[in-house]
Amino acid sequence: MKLASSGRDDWKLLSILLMFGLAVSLAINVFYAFPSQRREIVPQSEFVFSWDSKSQRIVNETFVLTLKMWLDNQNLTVVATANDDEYDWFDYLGLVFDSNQNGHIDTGDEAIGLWASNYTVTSTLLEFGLFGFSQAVPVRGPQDVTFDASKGYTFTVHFPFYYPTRLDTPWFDPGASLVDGMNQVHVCFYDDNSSQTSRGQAGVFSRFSFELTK
Ligand SMILES: [Ca+2]
Ligand SMILES: [Ca+2]
Ligand SMILES: [Ca+2]
Repeated sequence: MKLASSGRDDWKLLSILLMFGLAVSLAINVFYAFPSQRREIVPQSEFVFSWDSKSQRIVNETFVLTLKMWLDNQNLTVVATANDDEYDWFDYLGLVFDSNQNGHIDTGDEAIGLWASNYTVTSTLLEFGLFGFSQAVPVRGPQDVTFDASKGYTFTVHFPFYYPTRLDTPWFDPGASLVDGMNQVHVCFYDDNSSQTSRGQAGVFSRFSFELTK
């Protein structure tokens, strides 16, 4: 009996030691897998861009595009508004970050084209600032778009975004390419059902920088 009892005690002690070791190992792994990355986008206020009635034909008055962005570790959220006056499936918001990290926006960077229909497809930044879209089958994108006839569009976009059949590597992951210091962004909006007048452009774009601080 004594031998059996001692064996149980040894087993208990071994179990406790094993569990303690496992807990320490888990804590170390979690610490290294998810290091604290408190990075902030500066300024934190909205980025606001406007085009008067003569330079665009998206709306009859001034067209205003706003962007808000924030980071949670590498998870980037972008909320954009555009005061377009009529919904169209193919109206789009385009975003380009410096994904090839060469310090500026160029045609080698990943173009993120986001249709008002919540769909997306592979796209390209064209030299005149707007996007070209591939003929591939569109997929549900990372954006949730609402349209209000009095205010226009709100695009809420969460990154990273994974292509539905390729869940191992993110398709759009602009948060991963951001660097401490200054980062460039290209933003465009295209009004696919803009009124057909000779006034201004149906698509507009702008480039700006923001600072990322630790
Ligand atoms: Ca319009
Ligand atoms: Ca429109
Ligand atoms: Ca680049």
